[in-house]
Amino acid sequence: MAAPSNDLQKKMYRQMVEIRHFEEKCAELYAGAKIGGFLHLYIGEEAIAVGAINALNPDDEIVTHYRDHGHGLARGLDAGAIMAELCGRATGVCKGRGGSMHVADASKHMWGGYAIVGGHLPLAVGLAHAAVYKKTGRVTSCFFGDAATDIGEFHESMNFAALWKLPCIFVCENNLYGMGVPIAMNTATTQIVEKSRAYSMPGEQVDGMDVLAVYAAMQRAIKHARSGKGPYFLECMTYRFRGHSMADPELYRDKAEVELWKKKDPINAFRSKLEKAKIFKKGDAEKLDQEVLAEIEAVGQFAVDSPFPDESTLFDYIYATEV
Ligand SMILES: Cc1ncc(C[n+]2csc(CCOP(=O)(O)OP(=O)(O)O)c2C)c(N)n1
Ligand SMILES: [Mg+2]
Repeated sequence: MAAPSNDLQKKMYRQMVEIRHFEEKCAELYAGAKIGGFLHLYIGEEAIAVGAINALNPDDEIVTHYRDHGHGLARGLDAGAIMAELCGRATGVCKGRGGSMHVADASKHMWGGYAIVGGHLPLAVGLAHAAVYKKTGRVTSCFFGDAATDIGEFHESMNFAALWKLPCIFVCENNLYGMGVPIAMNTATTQIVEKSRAYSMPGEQVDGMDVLAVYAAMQRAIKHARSGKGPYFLECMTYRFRGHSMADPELYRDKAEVELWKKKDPINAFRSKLEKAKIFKKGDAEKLDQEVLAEIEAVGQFAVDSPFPDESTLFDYIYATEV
């Protein structure tokens, strides 16, 4: 399978830095009461969305959970429009109706952002079925957390996808916790990839802190799914550096554990690789970091300067008018 070109590696590094700064800006805007509702940050997990989505074609389908800003950015949705969505503004990707947990843009085959744990998995199976029915050749990539694999919809979706040999890639982001509950306390099978065996589905456990490892595993998954062999499962091992949501005081995990995982920061690790491979020259990473930081400042400003939806539009977009 082809290794990513130097340009693609640079693009992926930039996206990871973009997601990191975007999320840090989110935390700031949330603290300043510019973002309301729930806010779940993806900091620490960037390598998964970036590695996986860059292996897909732009018209392959994506469905994800509420920790969804990184997937939207990796798919190429406008950062300003995502931030405006989080701030509930009319310029948001969903015109301010969805907020943080519902980042969606059907024109980019990014179907969202869903708040109900496991609730989006049947939608992914439906999209994969539609691709077979309409012979589009597209694969669907579905992202979800480790705790979602204990939910009934997970098992129903895995079963149907395998039974019908659907081109669906199940990407589990195993960050070892479901809210404040460590994985061993809520699931009987802590090696989550083992759950794919029950459905005779090929699956791999991947280092989710290594963007190139995720990219390579996703290439294998895509090749399998697109060739008509059916679904594929990836368990990406990762860790969220922040709390479950902004409302989480994080009393359930050891500070030393968090620090240990921060040493495996996926951005630092990739940067070292790029420098070693001479894809980055001295100073390149710092320059890029400053550029992205300035961009994200502008993104934040755009969002807070944008208008709220007009009251007259309150009942708009409730029913779909076109397919
Ligand atoms: C059906 C359902 N039950 C409970 C919740 C509350 N809830 C929100 S996130 C979450 C934990 C999910 O953990 P995981 O799937 O591992 O994803 P992570 O947040 O770790 O990325 C729970 C229980 C919910 N949103 N939906
Ligand atoms: Mg989890």
